[in-house]
Amino acid sequence: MSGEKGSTGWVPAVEGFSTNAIHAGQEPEQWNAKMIVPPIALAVTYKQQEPGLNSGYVYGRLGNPTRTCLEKCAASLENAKYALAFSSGVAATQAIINLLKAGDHVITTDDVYGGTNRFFRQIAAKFNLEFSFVDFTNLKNVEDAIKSNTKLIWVETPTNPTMKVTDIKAVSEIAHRRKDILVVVDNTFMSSYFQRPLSLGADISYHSATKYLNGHCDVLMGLLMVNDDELKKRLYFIQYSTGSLPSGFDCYLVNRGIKTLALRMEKHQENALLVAKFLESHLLVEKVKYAGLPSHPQYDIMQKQASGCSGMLCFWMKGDLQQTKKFLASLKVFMCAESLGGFESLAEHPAIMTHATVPAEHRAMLGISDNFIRISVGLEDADDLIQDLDQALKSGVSG
Ligand code: P1T
Repeated sequence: MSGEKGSTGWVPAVEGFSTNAIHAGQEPEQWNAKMIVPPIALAVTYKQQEPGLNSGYVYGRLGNPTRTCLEKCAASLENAKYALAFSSGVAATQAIINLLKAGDHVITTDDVYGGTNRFFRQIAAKFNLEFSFVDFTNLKNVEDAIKSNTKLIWVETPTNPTMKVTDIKAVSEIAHRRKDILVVVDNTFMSSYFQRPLSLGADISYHSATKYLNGHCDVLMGLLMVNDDELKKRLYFIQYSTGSLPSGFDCYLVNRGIKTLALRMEKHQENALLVAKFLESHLLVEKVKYAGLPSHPQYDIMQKQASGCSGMLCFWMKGDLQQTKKFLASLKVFMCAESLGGFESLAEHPAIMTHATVPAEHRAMLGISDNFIRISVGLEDADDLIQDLDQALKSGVSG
């Protein structure tokens, strides 16, 4: 462990991931009672000794002690200087978009999460922001899409739901040929345990902390990690000015979830690898995409930029819409539900569920078809998960 404690908190180390996850920002010395576990701070306002003379906390939107603990801890996971918490992943998306002004141009992965796609096309575009959706697996597309008004490149890797992988370092190098283009990487699918975008050249590492970072499917939250002082100042201004903030209770829960992130991610990976191999060999499955398998088209990039792979995978079954729906309805251990990254295994139909708002022709181009399924492999026993998929595939297709 090479981190060292200072009066303002923990100076994070690149190594010692779980040590940081457990200790960074949690120093008992910061509380009079020397609590080992941070309290849930509920107060929205703080007493000032005289006008302007305060404890550092003034009003809940500007700061909350439980949020501070979480933000310090989250920053340490990616060896970042700062982290900022928002009331959901989408709220963090909005905060990033609020860095821009009318007339600016954003280049984004064509296969971004449906909610991000919806936010860009149906909300941000109303404010005269321009978006180009391109396939980042060919970096020439990114280079060609850059225009004089380009201000942001939004990477999601692996993408939700078709698991396309982007070379973060290469995109960052392309973007940073210009000083005025920021690179955001949505790191939700990998979590900070397996991938650290800032160390690969990105400016902002983005998480829907609703997923792996919390890991228990009971909090909505977004977390942004940054190193640049000026960028942090601008995001902090947006954070307290727009007010999309998580409660003290939610901060407490995510701070707690992070403590077991390393353990959970290892098990997600172990289970997902077994499930992916099983599906790949199944007669009723057409194709599987798991970024931890050599059959994945960008496996080499994954090997280079990530230290492992999460529980996320997708596959196309041999069947039509009715058979695919029956497969999902027949699952007994997996649950048919949106979201991902929790301890429980989930399966969903992106075309009808998470990506329904993506225009139909765009979905067809991406391969989000009637027989396309996304699964989030949880922490149950792998044998039970495999048996469940097997019986549901058989019952789906036999019907
Ligand atoms: O749901 P929220 O916390 O607001 O996060 C949005 C978000 C951002 N980025 C990625 C990659 C995501 O997967 C999500 C949320 N995704 C789902 C709810 C889903 O089922 O795919």
